[in-house]
Amino acid sequence: MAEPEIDLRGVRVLPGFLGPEAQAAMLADLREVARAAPVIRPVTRAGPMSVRITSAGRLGWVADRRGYRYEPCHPETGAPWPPIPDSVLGVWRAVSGSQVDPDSCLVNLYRDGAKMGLHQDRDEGDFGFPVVSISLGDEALFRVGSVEKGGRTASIWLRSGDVAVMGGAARLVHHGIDRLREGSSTLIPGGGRINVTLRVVR
Ligand code: MD3
Ligand code: FE
Repeated sequence: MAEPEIDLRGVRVLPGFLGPEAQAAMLADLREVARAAPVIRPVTRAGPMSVRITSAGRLGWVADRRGYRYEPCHPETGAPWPPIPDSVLGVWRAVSGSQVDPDSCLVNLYRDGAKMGLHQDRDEGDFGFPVVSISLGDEALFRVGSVEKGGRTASIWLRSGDVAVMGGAARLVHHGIDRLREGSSTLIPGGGRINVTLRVVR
């Protein structure tokens, strides 16, 4: 039986949306993405990010000393981003409620204590579309705040196979990853966590 949906300050969490076989198949597809578009550790004005990233789709999210933006090509290879794997697109089509497919699939890799501070996703051109997130590998403590800075937050452990949908008022809430529970999943050889986020950028 499917696990019940959770509403975390407007974020819809679908625990165990992907079973072990679907997780393994998606991981294999993401390895192909990383082969075509090597993973990067962005260095922003705030310093090096602890999370490593790559992308698939028409546009990839890029961070450097100049800022944050979407680009059609990999910043180091100059090649177009690889297509979004069907395994990933299938999740978007099942949960987003959007007739439009995503332009961008950001792949975040967490290991060795990587985390992500509270932030908003505001580099897209239309906040009317939801963001869909898929968690793979080690469990991560996900924190959700408000649209405004400050105020109360709520947290939940995201596990491998969990899917989250951020739409409507939740699209612009502050959110972040405080820490990982290292060794909590055996999905990824060598450990760590992968988060895939799907966005319509326009
Ligand atoms: C809430 N990623 O890439 S996923 C990001 O686990 C990002 O790697 C985190 O935040 C991660 O920008 C969190 C859950 C998530 C993703 C996008 C959101 C929550 C969101 C956009 C709006 C509101
Ligand atoms: Fe985000």
